[in-house]
Formats: sequence, C-alpha cells, structure tokens
Amino acid sequence: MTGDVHPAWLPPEALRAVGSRRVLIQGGGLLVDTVRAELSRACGRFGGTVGGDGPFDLVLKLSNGRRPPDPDVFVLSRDAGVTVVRADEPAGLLYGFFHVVRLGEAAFDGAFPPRPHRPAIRRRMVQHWDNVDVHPVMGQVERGYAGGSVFWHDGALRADLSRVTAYARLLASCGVNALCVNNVNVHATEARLLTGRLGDVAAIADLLRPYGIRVHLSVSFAAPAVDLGTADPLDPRVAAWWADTTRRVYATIPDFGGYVVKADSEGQPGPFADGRSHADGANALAAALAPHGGVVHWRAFVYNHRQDWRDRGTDRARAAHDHFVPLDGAFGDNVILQVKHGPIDFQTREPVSPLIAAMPATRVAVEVQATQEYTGQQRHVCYLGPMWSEVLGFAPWGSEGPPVAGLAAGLVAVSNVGDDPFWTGHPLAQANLYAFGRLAWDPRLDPVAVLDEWIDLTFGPGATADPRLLRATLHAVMDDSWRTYERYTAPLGVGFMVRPGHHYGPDVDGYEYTPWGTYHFADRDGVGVDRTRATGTGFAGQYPPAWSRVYESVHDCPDELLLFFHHVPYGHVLHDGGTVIQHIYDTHFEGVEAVGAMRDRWSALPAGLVDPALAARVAERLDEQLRSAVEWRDQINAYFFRKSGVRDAHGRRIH
Ligand code: GCW
Repeated sequence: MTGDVHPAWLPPEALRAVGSRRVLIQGGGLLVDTVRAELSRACGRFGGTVGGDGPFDLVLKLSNGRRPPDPDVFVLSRDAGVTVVRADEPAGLLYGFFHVVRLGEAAFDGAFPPRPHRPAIRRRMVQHWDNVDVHPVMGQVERGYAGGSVFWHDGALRADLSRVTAYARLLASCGVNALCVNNVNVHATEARLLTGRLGDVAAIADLLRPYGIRVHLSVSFAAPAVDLGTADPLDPRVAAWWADTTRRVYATIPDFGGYVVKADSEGQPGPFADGRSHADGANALAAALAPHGGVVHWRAFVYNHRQDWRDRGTDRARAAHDHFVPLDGAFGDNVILQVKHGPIDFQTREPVSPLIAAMPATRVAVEVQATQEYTGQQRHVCYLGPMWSEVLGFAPWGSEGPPVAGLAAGLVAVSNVGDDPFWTGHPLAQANLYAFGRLAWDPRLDPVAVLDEWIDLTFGPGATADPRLLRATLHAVMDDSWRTYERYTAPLGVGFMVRPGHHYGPDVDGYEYTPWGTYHFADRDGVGVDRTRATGTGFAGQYPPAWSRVYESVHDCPDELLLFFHHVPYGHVLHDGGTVIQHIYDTHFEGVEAVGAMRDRWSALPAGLVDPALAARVAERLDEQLRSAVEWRDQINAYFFRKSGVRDAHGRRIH
C-alpha cells in the first residue's frame, strides 16, 4: 500500500519498463501533459529520461495528420530499437501510453510492424450509485460494498479529492472515458447538483479531465417541476427550462458528457405522469443537450414493481422490450437507450436482453453491474469477466449476425468502487473494474488473459517474490469464480433466491410472493418459469428466430437457462444425462467444495508473498464466502428436497 490506499493495478513497479527508458514526447495539450507527467515521474524513479537529444527507446507523438481524426486510436510499432506510439488525438496518446505500460518489457523487445488499436465501443462509462447525503436505507452508496463514496461524504463534496485523481488514472489506464457521479435514484439533495450545486460537479470534472474522462450527471425527470409545477416534456416551458439549465451546465463544465435518467422506474418520476411516452421524455432532455454535444443515457429498466404475484400473465423479463420496441426510431440522435445486459436485473445467470437487438434505429448502451449486488457483494470472489465476455459475444441473430459488442454504442458498468483502502472492499474485485474497461475496449479479449494483465500489473515482478506461484493461485481462485458462485446460488437460470432488501444470502421464497416479480414457481412436481410462447409468458418470442426457437424448445434450451425459460418436472433430464433435482444437489455440493479449495489455495500462499493487509483481507472474505456458500447449499438443497421428496442419489446429508 502507498499511504493508506492500495495502488490497485498501477503500483510504481508497473511503470518500471517505461520508466527506465529514454523517452520523447511530441505534441501538446492537457492529455499529453498527463502522459508527460506520468513519464517524468516514472523516469525519475527508475532512471529513464524524458526529452533531451536522444537516441530514444520510446517515442510518443501526436501526428495530427488524419482528418477527421480518430479520437481514441493509436498506432504502435517498433523498429530499429525504437518503440513508437502515434495518435491523431491526445486521448489516443494517453491510451497508447497505458498500453505500453501494460506490455511492460515486451514493448521494448524485438520489432513489430505498425498496428492500429481502436476501441470497439466508443463510450466506456462507469456510473456511480453514490448519494451525496447518506440515504436512510441505502446509505452513502446504493448497493455499495466498498465503504463510502470517493466523491461525497455526508451531504458534501469531499474536502480531499486526491483519490479521485488516483481513480481517474486507474480508469483511464483501462480505457474508461466517461463517469456519472451520482445515483440514478435522484433524491432531493442530489437533484440540486444540476442547479445550485453544479460547482461540486465541476470540481470533479476538473480532476477527471486530465485523464480524458467526461463527467455525466444523473438527473430527476421531475426537476423542472420545482420551478414550473410541471415536468411535462411537451410543455414549451419545460423545454425552455431544460435548455436554460443545460446552457448553464455547459457554461460551467464545457466538456460535460450529459444526463443519465431513470424514469418511471421503482418510484422515480417520468413522462408517464403526463401521459407522455419515453421517447417524448428522452427527447426533451436530448434537445437541450444537442447544441452542446451532450447525450442522454435513458435507462430501459422500466417494469411494474407493484405486480400481483397471483397474476401469472405479468412477466418482468418482458417489460423493457414491451415498453421500448414500439418507440424504436422515435428517439433523438443523442439519446442512448441504456439496457441492462439481462432482461431482469443483474442476476448471476440471465439470457442476454432481447431489447439490445430490437432497436435498430436507436443507439443502445449495455449496462453491467460491477458492484456485486447479486454476485456476492464483494465478500465473495466473483470474477465477472467471463460473464461480460459471454454477453458481449452473444449473437442475437445467430452466428451469421453481429454480436452484442457490435450493436452497442456504449458499455456502462455500475461502479464497485468506494473509499475502502482496497477501493473495492474485496481486493480481488479490483479485477472486475479493470476487466470492464478492457472488454469495453476490446470485447474479443479472453477474460482469463485480461486477468493475467491485471495480475502482471498489480503483482508484477519486483512486487512479489514468487510471481509464478501467485499467478497460479490467483487463477485457481478467480478464473472460474463466477461459475462457482452460480453453482451454489443460481441453478439452471433461477435467480432472485436472495434475502429481500439487502440481497445477500439465500432466501428461496424471499421474493416469490412479493410485488417485484416471481422467479421460480417451485411446487412438489417441478420448478422454473414458463416463458415460452406456446404455454407461458411469451418472453422467448422476443428474440430473433435463431434464439427464439432455441429458448422455446425445452430440448434445445441450454441447460444453464432451462429454468429461466421452462417449468419442468424435477425428473427432467438435462443434456448431460442427469436430472434437474440431482443437478441442483450436485452443483450445490460442488460449489461449496470449490469455495473450500479456493480458500485452501489462498491460505497456502507463503507469508509475505503479497502485502499482508491484502492477504488478510482476502483470507477473511474467503472465510465468509465459505460460510455463506454452506448456507446457500443447505437452504437450497433442503428446500428442493422438501418440495420434491426426491433423495440425493449419493446419499449426502440434506437437512
Ligand atoms: O438492481 C436494482 C437495485 C436498485 C437499483 C436498481 C436500478 C439504483 O436493487 O438498488 O437502483 O436496480 O438499476 O435502478
């Protein structure tokens, strides 16, 4: 640790390779100054030089040749002993610099022809569910598992914002270029960020700007009603209010990114109050932002959270598609419809949301949840790279069509960062944030290779006495941790068997009879939600034919989603030849064993191999993960044994 904050994946050692070189930087501007300052610091530490007469080992130059410039792209080459990063724009130079950092010594080895590096996804954004005030139920950070906010403390902007600079640097180094500073649930104090407290947002923007990150703000759709008594998006006074307010925002923050809006969702106000559509609502804000180059991230997370559990026709999974598909083509150019990756709500296993493929005339951003609300709350190790990689690689029209990554104008992660000394509560959860940025830049990266990058940077040579052992241990603990988590919590696509409210730990029927939706329909004969067109809610029909056909069929549906799409008897035979009930038992026993093995691997690391505080934090969380996994196993197995009366084929203990 440096001071009381862990350096995450940018400890000084990670810059040794660049810091021991003779470097030339050509070009000017704020971001180039950032690169220069980074290199001066690293060279000061490791004996390299910046500038001077040469010869040089590393040249970073702004070429300014191409028109129009390609904003984030950089070209990397190495010839005659010189590594060269060329970029059209300062942002490209910044990303090229961090790419060289990531390569380490490999950037200075041999020769390689010029290769352009271009992000697959233009907007790579983290959104904070941070409140300015401490919310009586949700606290400072809604669904935050890493302490308080890095921006806000108890009603005010933090006096010491040095961590924001460190955070911006971490984000830029993995390619993130946008950040939203407050919760999508906008409460009274937070609503004032748009008006009376804009200075706070500007202060954050000033710290993010040198790292190429634009600031965005969550706003309340009802904001104009405070002055006008109405927020009707078709009322010209409301349009004028947004135009004026937005003009003031840009006068204060010229590179402001735009608004994020959660409307008509879980109690947040929206256009439905005035009988208007979500296109009317989004367009009103978009029109105000357009002259300044801003965008609205309009969330598609709209569903009925007051449904009657007796009503089997209402299916939360259908809601976003039902609401938004009729509006395709009606949104302004600077509206980005922000769609959660699954049709429900960040569960451990969901199919990809069919809405992503159903809005050809609308720009879409895909939202993932780095904060581990439903995946162990940063007490459990759950490396989400493999999940996100599956989502981004999913091809809604089948293998002939584009994958989700090719359809998305943006990728958004709900941040998992707080004021915790390790940033993310669980130190290994840092890898999720890193992987998010890297996969947004290049969705085809292998998530295990991304983990290797993270390991090299975080614990690279020089930082640990036995890098090979540490690497092997981290892979053993992390590579499969999402699937392990799935094994003990979410069999065959069943979600939401969590404690209502805080969502930690098992409660099989916790949500089954609530207004929020019904998730497993278990009875004595079988389990699962019938979402077929033939006999169920019809959700399977929201996919293009290639997948609609697969999901509709109880035989073709992939096992991991079987109970998401079908209600089947406990004796139903899976593709691997086992029955549903036996699968539930087996995976729960296996899941606990896997967690035990993870814990043993970690505790077998020789003392001193990693920072003792980090080692202890991970060890303590693995103990809790094991305790919790046992609880999950026992409750789920007991529940399904009691419902079905079917014994475990292996005679293991079920309570
Ligand atoms: O997953 C649910 C969370 C809410 C959250 C909501 C959303 C910010 O339980 O805490 O609210 O999703 O995404 O808007």
